[in-house]
Amino acid sequence: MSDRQGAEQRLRSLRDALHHHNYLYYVLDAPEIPDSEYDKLFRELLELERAFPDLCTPDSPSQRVGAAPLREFGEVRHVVPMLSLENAFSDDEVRAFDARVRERLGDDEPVTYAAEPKLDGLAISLTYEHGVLSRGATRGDGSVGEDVTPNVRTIASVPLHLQGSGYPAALEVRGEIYMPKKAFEELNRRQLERGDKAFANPRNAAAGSLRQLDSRITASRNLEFFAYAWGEVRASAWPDTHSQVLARWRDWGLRTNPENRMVHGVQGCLEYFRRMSGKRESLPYQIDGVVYKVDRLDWQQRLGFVAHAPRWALAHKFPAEEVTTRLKAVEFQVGRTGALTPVARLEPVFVGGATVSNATLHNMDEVLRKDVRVGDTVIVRRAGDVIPEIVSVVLSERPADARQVKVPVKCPVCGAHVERETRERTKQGNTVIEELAAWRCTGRLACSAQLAQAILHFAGRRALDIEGLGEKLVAQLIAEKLLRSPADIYALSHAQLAGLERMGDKSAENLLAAIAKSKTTTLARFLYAMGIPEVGEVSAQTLAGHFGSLDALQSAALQYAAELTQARRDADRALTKNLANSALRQVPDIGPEAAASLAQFFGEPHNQTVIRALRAAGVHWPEGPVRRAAAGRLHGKSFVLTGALAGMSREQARERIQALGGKVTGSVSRNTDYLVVGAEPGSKLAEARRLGVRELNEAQLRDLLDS
Ligand code: I6G
Repeated sequence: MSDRQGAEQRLRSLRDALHHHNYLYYVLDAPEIPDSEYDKLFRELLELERAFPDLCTPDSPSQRVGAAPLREFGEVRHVVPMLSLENAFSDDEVRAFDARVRERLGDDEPVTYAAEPKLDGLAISLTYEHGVLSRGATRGDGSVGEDVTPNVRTIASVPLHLQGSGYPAALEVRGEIYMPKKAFEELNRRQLERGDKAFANPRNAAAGSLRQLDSRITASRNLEFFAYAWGEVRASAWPDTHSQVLARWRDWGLRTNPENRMVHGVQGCLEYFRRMSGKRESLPYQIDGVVYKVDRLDWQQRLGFVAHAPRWALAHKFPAEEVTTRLKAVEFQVGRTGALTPVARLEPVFVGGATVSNATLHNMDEVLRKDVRVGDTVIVRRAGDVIPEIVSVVLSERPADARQVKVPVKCPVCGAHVERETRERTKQGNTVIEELAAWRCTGRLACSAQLAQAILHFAGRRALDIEGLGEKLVAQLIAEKLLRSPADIYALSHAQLAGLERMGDKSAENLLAAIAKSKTTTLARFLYAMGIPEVGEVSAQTLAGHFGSLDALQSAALQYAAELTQARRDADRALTKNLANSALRQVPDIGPEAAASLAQFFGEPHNQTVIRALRAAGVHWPEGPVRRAAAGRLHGKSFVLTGALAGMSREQARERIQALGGKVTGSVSRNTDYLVVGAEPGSKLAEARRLGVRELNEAQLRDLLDS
């Protein structure tokens, strides 16, 4: 026998032995050899594979050490969507679930459920083709996940091939990747030693470790896997119950949780829950509840699904842990869309498996409702991976000098004005301005908190369409301080771009060509590119068509801003002047929210500066005369609506009239051309008759709109 033949034979036997010992260790939890013996076999395998690299097979245990880094993860579309589970937080909710199951099945007998601990990790999909692991993908949004195959290959409890016989030609196994408590503590110790940030909890650590482009890092993180469900299966035969499937899987080398049980009826579920609650601390991994699944698969099929969850399964969550601590300060964070969120800075406290020093307060309404003041003792809650929140204040411990929380007048990031969001509503026939809970920074284009999103939107295909200016590059350019606003895109040089990571000469040239091309655009695209909240592509087109030039739109927006300020000054917030008559609101499809957003955007000097810089850099578009008259058959006609219409809502009627250039106002006057009369008209009808205004019934309105 040649050396090579000998090596081939020995490698086969080493691979088989290592797979077998892996199976004994991870799946059966019954190792037969000490770790040192396993390591010796593993080292021999590595040495032989180094001597004969072409004899290394994709399912060799050596492949678990990780492969060369990827540039990015590929996308994987899940043939069977990866759903989530309905949650229950109390015994009553579990009883209600069980009652719903029995009612749907039309069976009053207790149902047998497969019960299992719910691990606090991340869901994974593993595809086996003819028994060989061919792909690992994250859940992603449930429909599309990321291809993390090299990373899952490094996880020792993920079999690289199935063993035994009878497995399907194609099997998509789903389960949880998690980081055991010990590995988590060890990793955090190493992180801190190196001066890196510690992970908040094992779930984050597992997710961060799995989503590494360099799978060698994943390999060093001691992740583990339990299988609990399946997606696409091509099999000639399949068991009748969930627990039989899991039993079969163990024979095939797939690791399932030894705590899984079959339980009977809701009583069995609740006993299992209590048992696992008691055992929770002593388990080697973190769990945040238990899962119950109707065991019979034909019943699962009969029960089916609602929206994004199966009707036959339920996650029964442990109650969130609560502790008290002191509120040191409230700061305001500016999100990617400019929304300001109050964030509580706390005296650090250990809760729900992690040390917490920040908690969200969601919005100012919540701060006021809970009457949270700086200096207060507060109750903090944290469940699983959910962001910690302040539940309430311990009023009896409020110090005399506790300070009320105030929203900053200027954005803490860019200094632009902060404005409260409002909404117009009709109340007892009056239009009123209602203040909403959210506050927003108006410095959209100039605020660095919003910068990445603003630039990506600006460069997007439907905006200025700058091919090649993607998420990673924008992040790099911002980090290098080469981009401070969208206008800086036009100042980028070849030398600056070519000097960036993963950016060659040719890519830099292509990007510069795309940037140059983007300078010639249309007003509609430019408006859309500004990323003004409430102004989508269609509204941008309408506005461009209506005003014809940016200056005309800008002056209408500024006029509206002044009218809005005036209206807000009114003590009772009822509008003295109907804003619906403003020039900006006469544009079809531009409602009060979009109009207010345009007013805010153009009213902020920082945004004006960026627009000027963009125009100075050469961004241009054809400007034309106002096309309103040409577009609108009903231009100059004024309508009032009263009573209910049968075939369309009043809002739809208003939109259609406005789309044809007509104006819809709230009250009848001598200037009203038509009163549209629906069922049960109000006092406007009498007024119209008094003034001799022409009436239209619904059919006549339709004729007018459709003619
Ligand atoms: O058994 C399970 C445990 C955890 C699951 C599950 C899960 O999500 C975190 N999700 C689904 C959709 C199923 N079983 C069927």
